[in-house]
Amino acid sequence: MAHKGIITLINPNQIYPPIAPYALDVLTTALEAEGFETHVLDLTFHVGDWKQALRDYFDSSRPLLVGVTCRNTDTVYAFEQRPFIDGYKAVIDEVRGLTAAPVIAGGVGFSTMPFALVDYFDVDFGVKGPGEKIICDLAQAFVEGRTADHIPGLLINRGPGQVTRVPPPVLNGRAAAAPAPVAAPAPLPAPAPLSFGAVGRYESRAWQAETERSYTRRSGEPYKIDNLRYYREGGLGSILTKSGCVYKCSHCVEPDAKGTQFARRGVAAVVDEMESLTAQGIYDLHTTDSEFNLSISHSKSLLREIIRRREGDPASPLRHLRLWVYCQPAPFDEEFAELLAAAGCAGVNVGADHVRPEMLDAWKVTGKGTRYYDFSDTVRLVELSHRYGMLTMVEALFGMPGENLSTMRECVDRMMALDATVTGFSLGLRLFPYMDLAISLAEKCDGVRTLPGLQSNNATRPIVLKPLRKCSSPIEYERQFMFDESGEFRLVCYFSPDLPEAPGTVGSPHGIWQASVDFLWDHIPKSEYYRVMLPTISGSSENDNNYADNPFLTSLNRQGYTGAFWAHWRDREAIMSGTGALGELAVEAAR
Ligand code: B12
Ligand code: SF4
Repeated sequence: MAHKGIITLINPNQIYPPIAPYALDVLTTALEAEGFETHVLDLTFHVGDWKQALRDYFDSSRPLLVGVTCRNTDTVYAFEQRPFIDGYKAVIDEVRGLTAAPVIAGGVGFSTMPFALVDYFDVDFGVKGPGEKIICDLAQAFVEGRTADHIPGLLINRGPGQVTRVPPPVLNGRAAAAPAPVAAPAPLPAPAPLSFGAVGRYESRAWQAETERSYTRRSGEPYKIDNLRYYREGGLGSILTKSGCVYKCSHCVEPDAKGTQFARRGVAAVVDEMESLTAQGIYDLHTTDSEFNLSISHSKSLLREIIRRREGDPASPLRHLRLWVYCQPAPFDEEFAELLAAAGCAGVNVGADHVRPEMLDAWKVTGKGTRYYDFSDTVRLVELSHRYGMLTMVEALFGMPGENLSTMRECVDRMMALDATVTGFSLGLRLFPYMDLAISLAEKCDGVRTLPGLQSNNATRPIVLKPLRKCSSPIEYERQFMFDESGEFRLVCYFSPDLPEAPGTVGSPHGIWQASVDFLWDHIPKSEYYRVMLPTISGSSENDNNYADNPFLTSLNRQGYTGAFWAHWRDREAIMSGTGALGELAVEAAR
């Protein structure tokens, strides 16, 4: 069948265990439906030969447009602080040398600092948030010889240091502008005053998402995502039920990066997709919603539909499903727990973060700024999950403003008493430009002073953040969270200065909160280590919950274990020493 042109989508992610770039299945589905031939170049499986893979491909293909997905800017791990965008840039530079096709970037990591990354990558275009509709509009504009200047939501590179965004119609109150002929060179739009509204912070991006179609998920086809290979080598598949988050937790990038309203997908479309994945032999599916239990009635409808198909058809591949979900402590009622279990949920990962109400008050909040749970909700979630036979992972985050030895100790003690399957303790927060906390710290610095708690392992001088209103462009504002004044990587983090650290540590821009890490390791009895994830100073070891190239996780996958990585944590020592039980895949293969 004739197609309108080739769109090439590149995945430059080389973190192991490998996680399928679900985004590229979503974009492929939309582009194919619009009549474009779509090729995926997945560099995850070309770690040693990615340049050759690109050369081989571009030798024989002439795409209309190249898309690059940037899932993670860095490890987002306050002790490791390892950037990935330099690797993505190397890929983009190589692509530029091989094709004259324009390049567009997107992805959730990209969306945390999109103006700075369009500029840094030197790509032609970018999309903040879901990209499936906007990439189709752009490709169609090329086919029709139209300029890209009128595509709502598109970020456009207009030369070094100049990136603009076409305002989305939902915001400027008018319909998308009529297509302009390509011949007329578009004048530069008048610069919008620099405000968070003008740069698109905290917008609904639901209009950007495709919600009715089932995304096509394939395995073993050339130039497509190989979902089964990812499952065999990474142990997890993925499923999206809605995009976006309506809450506004002060440490979180997701409502801004994914959108402040839910784009709920059609229930039948999602369950069809789950059926397709399980029929391909991908049994462990991790939700990729920001939180599965928000918009709980939608989640319950979805679970009921899974149960209906499982129970109605003895041959349904959904009977093999093991679902792994990200949740917040509330809402989570007994009916939900029962439905989860009946649908095949194997484990619930809850971002409980803390136990002290005064810590959670200004932090874990709804869009209106009010706290939406307390620790009793976490207790209930763990109890209900265990009662219905599901594993639990409870995550705490230390080091937010106000954290001190006493709040940290109480949180450890009460969280350990929950007896979750695994409890993960993280320390320190990687700051991103549009988090509430980052904005308020930049306001306090005001471009003239540093603040205790601002830290970066690579900082060579005090970290002084500038609020957006004092910056010359959104690029300048966003860049300061990633780079220092001389363009070197400086990933800015925050650690509470009230933690028990020496004044020299708190006063230094590159101080390491070692005493707080030591406290955690000392306070938790060694006999309990098997069920906790603790931060380490290197930030990258088999003991911490930094999944990027984690030696335990890679050994887990080599041995054929599947499911959420934390689910095997209690057997970590035996697995790493090679004396663990046979992996689940191996067991299933033997059956
Ligand atoms: C589920 C999840 C996990 C699971 C994955 C399970 C699985 N089987 O997929 C696990 C626990 C394994 C995980 C691990 C990690 N994760 Co994670 N993860 C997520 C989560 C919740 C969903 C990701 C997802 O698949 N979304 C669904 C897809 C469809 O959406 P999408 O990728 O955003 O794609 C859309 C748009 O971004 C856009 N788009 C994407 N690419 C492109 C390309 C172009 C050209 C265009 C135009 C548009 C476009 O259109 C897409 C379709 O709508 C996100 C947060 C979130 N809500 O998205 C965090 C998130 C992506 N993870 C994050 C991180 C840091 C990691 C780790 C590096 C953590 C670590 N140190 O261990 C690892 C990396 C693993 C890896 N190999 O890459 C961060 C990234 C932040 C950043 N600044 O980079 C996020 C945002 C979480 C957070 N709040 O900080 N993760
Ligand atoms: S509930 Fe809070 S932590 Fe979770 S995605 Fe939404 S804003 Fe982020």
